[in-house]
Amino acid sequence: APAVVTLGEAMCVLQAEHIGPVRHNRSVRLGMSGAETNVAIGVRRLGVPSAWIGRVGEDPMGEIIAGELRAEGVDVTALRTDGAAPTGLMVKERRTSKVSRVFYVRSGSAGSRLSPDDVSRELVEGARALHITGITLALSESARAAVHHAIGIARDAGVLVSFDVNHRTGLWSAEEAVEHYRATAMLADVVFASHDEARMLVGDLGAAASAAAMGGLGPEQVVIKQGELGFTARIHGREYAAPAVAVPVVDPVGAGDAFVAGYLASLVRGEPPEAALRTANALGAFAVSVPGDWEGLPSVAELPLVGPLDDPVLR
Ligand code: KDG
Repeated sequence: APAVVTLGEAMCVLQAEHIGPVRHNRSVRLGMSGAETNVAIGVRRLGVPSAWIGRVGEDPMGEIIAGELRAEGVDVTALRTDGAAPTGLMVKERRTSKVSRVFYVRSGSAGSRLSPDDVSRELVEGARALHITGITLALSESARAAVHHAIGIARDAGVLVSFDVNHRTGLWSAEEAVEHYRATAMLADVVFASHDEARMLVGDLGAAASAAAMGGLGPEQVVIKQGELGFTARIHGREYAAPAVAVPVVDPVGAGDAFVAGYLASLVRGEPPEAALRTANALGAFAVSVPGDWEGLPSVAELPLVGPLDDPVLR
């Protein structure tokens, strides 16, 4: 059975081929992305079976999403095709090599129509970890209800609940979001947040103090993702921190999801926090090294490819 189960919205992505403003870069590549599908693909590439629950439209964009997930070996038995709304779309601009921006065409999308009925009890109960994000909480009342339904099933079955805050300013305001984030964090075992997201939840504290304060809400494992600065974590009462693996950045989008995938894959394999955080850091480095949110994610055998290499030409 899939060890990591996640739910949310995936979208088609129009990604400009070159770096620079999209309006001067009209030749685009059609791909797919979504925070939760990024995680499902990331753990699967590391050899951990995963499943994604979500809705796509009855259109070629939905076919692309389903096709990519199948090709990656992600379980899509709970993927639903919704004939009443189109698949959402995201236009991705690599404004500079280090700064990417996304523009959404997603309101009213099929993905946002996710509802509690879509949540497969069998998949969630059979998992080691359920992963959810704040993005799904923002999509609609029914999507938010789906998240809480899944959390309820997971908690009753003793399945670990992982929550990545993933605040999206394009979807809702911080004022509206914060109570939902706090309520969800209280139900989670593992919480991932950027330092800014942690500030929304627990106020203006340093990274280590934020992790500790977030732990005070309930989760035994809190990881503050700090981009190029690396991470600060508080896991079962111990503090961990390390800088990110230094690599040239070509596209930062997806780094956070990659980090989560590395952590969860390691965690469900029963590895200790040090190993989970090391794998998480490596996956973040892979994600930023390659254009696209998830395309550059590694297999276990490829993990040593980031980090200091004596001879960068592999023979
Ligand atoms: O974390 C990367 C995601 O933000 C991206 O893939 C798009 O899921 C997405 C979203 O809703 O922003």
